[in-house]
Amino acid sequence: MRMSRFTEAKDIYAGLGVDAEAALSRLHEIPVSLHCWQGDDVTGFESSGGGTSGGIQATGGYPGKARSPKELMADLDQALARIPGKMRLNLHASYLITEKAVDRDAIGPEHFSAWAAYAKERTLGLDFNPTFFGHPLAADSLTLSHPDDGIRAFWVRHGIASRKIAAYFAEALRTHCLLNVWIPDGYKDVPADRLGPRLRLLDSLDRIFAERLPGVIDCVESKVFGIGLESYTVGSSEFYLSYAARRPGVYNLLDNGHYHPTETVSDKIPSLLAFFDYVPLHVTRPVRWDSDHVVLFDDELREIAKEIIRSEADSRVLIGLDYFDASINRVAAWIVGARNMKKALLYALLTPYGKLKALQDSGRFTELMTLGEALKTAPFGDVWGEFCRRETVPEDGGWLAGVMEYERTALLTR
Ligand code: RNT
Ligand code: ZN
Repeated sequence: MRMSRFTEAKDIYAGLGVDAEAALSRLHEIPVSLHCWQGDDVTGFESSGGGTSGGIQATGGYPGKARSPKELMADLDQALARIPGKMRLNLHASYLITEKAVDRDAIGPEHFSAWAAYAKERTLGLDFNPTFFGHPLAADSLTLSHPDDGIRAFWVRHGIASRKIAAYFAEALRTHCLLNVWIPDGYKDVPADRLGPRLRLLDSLDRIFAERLPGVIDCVESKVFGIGLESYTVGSSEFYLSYAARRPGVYNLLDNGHYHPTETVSDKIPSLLAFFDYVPLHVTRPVRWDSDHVVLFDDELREIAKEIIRSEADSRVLIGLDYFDASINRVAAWIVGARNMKKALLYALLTPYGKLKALQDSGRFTELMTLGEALKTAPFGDVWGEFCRRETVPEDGGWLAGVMEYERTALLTR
């Protein structure tokens, strides 16, 4: 009888010095946090509008976006059924579930208990983000650095309330909760004062993070610029990296859409691992700018995965996805991006790092290049197919029909 493609692939990888079985079991354990906001173009459930502002934008008018918690949860179920391995769910504060209007500084665990129940039933960990955009008090794209003390205090209260929700999630689900602070603050044109806003942001962060909360891993996310905020970003990379370095328990999140185009987050991961216990990630695909396209199985994604795997940082790099494409089926967008993240991790796991590292350290660069190139055409797809089978999700080419059926019967009726 003909050997199965996986058995054959396993032998080929063994010949290259890789244990494919070990790769599959290690991959099974690495969670990826799925961002709820791909399902509804970052709109959220607040009665008073919500939506994007502050320099971020979902573009496209594909029909079927989720309009309620029920729809978003149903869509997430469709996606999760087609993504192999462990998953987490990443929520924004604007996705609270409540009958009456609750302002951002008054949110509490009670507004997220339905999400905790949803996650518990599906064995998902939860991550959380205060929402510093899509609100009348963020209309000028200034929040934690606002010159008006009253407005700034409102956003500080929102940050504190959000951390309490994160602590609630951590306790309810018995796993950490990553709490990420991203603010849009910046100016369209050359500012007259660059230091003042940063000192105000520093003070706001100190107030938000004053209390250590069990189970909460706090992080801050920088960026280069937002649309309409091109000249100055208060929360720059230098600012937040310095902040995290000085403040124990607060980490620096890397979003690979948030750097100059010739910089790579893959190279930043090991640099930060040298100093920090945790390196949270927002994995996205920036096309010429922070466009948040769906994550593809491309060179930089593979490099990011390689740095995680060869640094043995599976539980220190906290992987989350962050993109929002409104021009294609949103459930498929989740599935494609999440599967690609897992695929890239598997690709990295099927690499004989010990061997490659020994070649580098002994200066045998010709052999290093040759083996590296041979690995590129090894039968990776057969091992990926086996992973999908073992995790009881459809293989590539086998899941889209179901999503299109769901589009026809559910999404297009919205
Ligand atoms: C914006 C940041 C931020 C958001 C989400 C919705 O540029 O990447 O992480 O995308 O919080
Ligand atoms: Zn991000």
